[in-house]
Amino acid sequence: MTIAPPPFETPGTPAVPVVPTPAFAHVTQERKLNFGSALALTGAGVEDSVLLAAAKLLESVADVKTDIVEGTTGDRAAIRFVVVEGGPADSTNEAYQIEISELEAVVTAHSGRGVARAAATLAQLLTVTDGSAMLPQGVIRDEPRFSWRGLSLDVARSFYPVPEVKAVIDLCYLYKLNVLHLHLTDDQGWRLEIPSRPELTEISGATSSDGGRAGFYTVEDFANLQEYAHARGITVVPEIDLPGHTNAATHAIGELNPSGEPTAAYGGMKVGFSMLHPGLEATEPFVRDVITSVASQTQGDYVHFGGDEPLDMDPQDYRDLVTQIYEVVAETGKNPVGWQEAAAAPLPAQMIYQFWDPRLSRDDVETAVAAGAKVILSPGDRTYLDMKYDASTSIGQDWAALIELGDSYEWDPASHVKGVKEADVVGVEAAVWTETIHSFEDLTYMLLPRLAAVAEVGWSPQTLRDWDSFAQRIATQSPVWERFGVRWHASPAVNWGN
Ligand code: TNX
Repeated sequence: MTIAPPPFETPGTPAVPVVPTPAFAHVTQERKLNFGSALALTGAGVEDSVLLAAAKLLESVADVKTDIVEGTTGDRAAIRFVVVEGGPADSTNEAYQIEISELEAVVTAHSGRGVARAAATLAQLLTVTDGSAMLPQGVIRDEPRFSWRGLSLDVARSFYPVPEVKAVIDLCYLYKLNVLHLHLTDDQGWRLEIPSRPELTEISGATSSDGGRAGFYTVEDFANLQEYAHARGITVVPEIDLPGHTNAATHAIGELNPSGEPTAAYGGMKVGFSMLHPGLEATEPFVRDVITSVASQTQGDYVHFGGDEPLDMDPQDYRDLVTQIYEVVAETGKNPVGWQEAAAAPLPAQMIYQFWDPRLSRDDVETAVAAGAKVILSPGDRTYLDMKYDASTSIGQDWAALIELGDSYEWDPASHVKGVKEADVVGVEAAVWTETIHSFEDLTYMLLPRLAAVAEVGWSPQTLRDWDSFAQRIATQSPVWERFGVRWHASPAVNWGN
């Protein structure tokens, strides 16, 4: 069987308190399915780790106990997760259907990813009354608008240890994001162990932005993070920022510099001064060692090579190096992703560019897209979650904009960049840069609630997106953040009900 597509012509009524809003939902709060004091879950064709992650999410969000049951549950009400073959591109297909009767809740999906998305919806629909877990009866049929919905986390300026990154993955999971892009290297630090180049993390794993934390992920840490993400239907996309933003590398390896001497450690905010040199003998083997290692450590299909802000580089050197780096990534079998500036290099048509800087010319991106390239939209003035909410926000930056919740929500990826239509857009990605964000508390304060707004931009049909509806639904999420114990920003345009 396949899951019937959401009937878009009949928008879901009434609105369900779920973020991002589902493509179709018809549920009634008047009739509930009652599970009793512990919620039974069964899985058919579902990976154990995926089912376990779903159970943990339901427990942490809805404050219920869960019980994973092998086989049938007899008369006991349960949520039955069923993965059925037959959907288009099964492993990446995120569509799901939930049917809730007075007897049971049946979730049908084509992959673990679909199960993960359904779990996020269920976690938000579950309520507990007099100690009993309840779901409203009805039907939800849902699928994403875009296949790439991400968060880019800068762990290079300020390091975030594994447990904190897992907590960020939990937030991504709850709002149906499917990509965690880790910005692993920059001028201020190098955060991923490269076994053939141990000096990178030995030396530059110990540096950071002024006031930020240092550290790095071992090969085991990185594998562990990817397993955790996989169980939640999330792909980790590592970024090694080349050929600029390389001071952590040139600080650790002197041969990467024309002088042969290491550069000084750097903890400042300026960008664009550091670079690799195409004429040096050490450059190509360095790029090859690093990219090959990162690709072999990466479970997903993508490696991001950066390419941003070559401000002090000779333009021809930049284009040559980007072309070379692209080729090394492509040789590993991974799909290369680069920031929008990389469109200046003559790269093959299947390239994916990440649009970020509203100040730059869009001409190169437009030309590349006309030739078949795709775009991830991370417009700095909408999705850069290191931007301050308003002038009084004590951390963050403001070079792109002040970004309140509505600014993150009220834009359409299909008409944001001239020459880039819906079909050219792979998806949207929020980004949080951490030059000024040095603790987990500060991080979640910048993410919440804006991360949920970007998630809805990427998931929900444009026809169903509406600020008033979002403002009401996002208010229902603040008790969840309180339960998680994370700091968040009470955007003034929302009535948080307290
Ligand atoms: C621009 S986004 C950068 C980052 C900074 C960020 C600060 C991008 C590709 N480059 O290096 O951290 O602004 O907002």
